[in-house]
Amino acid sequence: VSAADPSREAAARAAVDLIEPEMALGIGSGRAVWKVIDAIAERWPGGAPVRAVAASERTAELARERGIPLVELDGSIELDLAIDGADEIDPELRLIKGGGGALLREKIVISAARRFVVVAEDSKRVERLGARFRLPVEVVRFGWRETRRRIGSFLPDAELRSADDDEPYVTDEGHYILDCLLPADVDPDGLADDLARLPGVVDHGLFIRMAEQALLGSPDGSVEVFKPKAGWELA
Ligand code: A5P
Repeated sequence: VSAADPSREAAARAAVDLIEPEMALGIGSGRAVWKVIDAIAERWPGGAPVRAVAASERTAELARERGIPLVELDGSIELDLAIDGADEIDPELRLIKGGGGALLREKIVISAARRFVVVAEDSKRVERLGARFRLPVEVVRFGWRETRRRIGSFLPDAELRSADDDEPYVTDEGHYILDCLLPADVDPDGLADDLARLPGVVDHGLFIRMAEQALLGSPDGSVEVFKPKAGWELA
C-alpha cells in the first residue's frame, strides 16, 4: 500500500497505544492511517477487539483484509477515537487534509468521534497553512466552473484535480476537488467560514479545532506528542 517510512510507522505505533479493547474507532485515509491498520493487526493477530468506521473505500478494504470489524455511522454509534493523517499541521494544530481526496468522509467520521488524534510525519508541520500544500475544496459537479469563479474572489488560483487518466478526479461521494493556493496572509478560520457559505462547495480541507493532539514521528523512530498552546479550546 505504501512505501516504508520510519517516521510514519513510529507515529502509527504510538496511535495503537491509545486504542483499548471494545473501542469504536474512526479510521481516516492515507498512508499514515493505513500503517495504523497494519499496526493494529500486528498488536491483535487473532483479530482486533474493536469496531471501526472507515473514511474511504481503500481504508475499508484494508481494514477488512486485516480482520478489523467495520461498522457504519448509523446515527446511534458514537466513536471513542478517530485517527487520521494530515497534509499540513500548523502551530495551533489546525490542519489541511484531503490530499488523498477523502476529506468529506474524513470530516464526517472525525465529527462523530469524542476524540481525534492526528498521526503524521513530523515533516508535515508548517509555520502557516498553505505554505507547501494547496487547500482541497470539494465541490459538486453541477456548475463547478461557476463555483470556482466564486471561490476565486478570495482564492484566485484554484485547479481542478485530475485523475491518472487526465479526467477530473471524482471523490468517493461523486464530487470534484479544486486544489487552491492559499495566499500568505490568509486567515484560516475566516476562510473556512467563507468557503462553507458558498453554494456548490460541499466541504473543504481545513480541519480547525478538531484535533486534540498530533503524534508526530521522526526518522529516528521517536514520536512527539504535539498539543496546541494553552488557551486553545476544541470546537
Ligand atoms: C486523505 O484525503 C487525507 O486527508 C490524508 O489524511 C492526508 O492526505 C494524509 O495522507 P498521508 O498519510 O498519505 O500523507
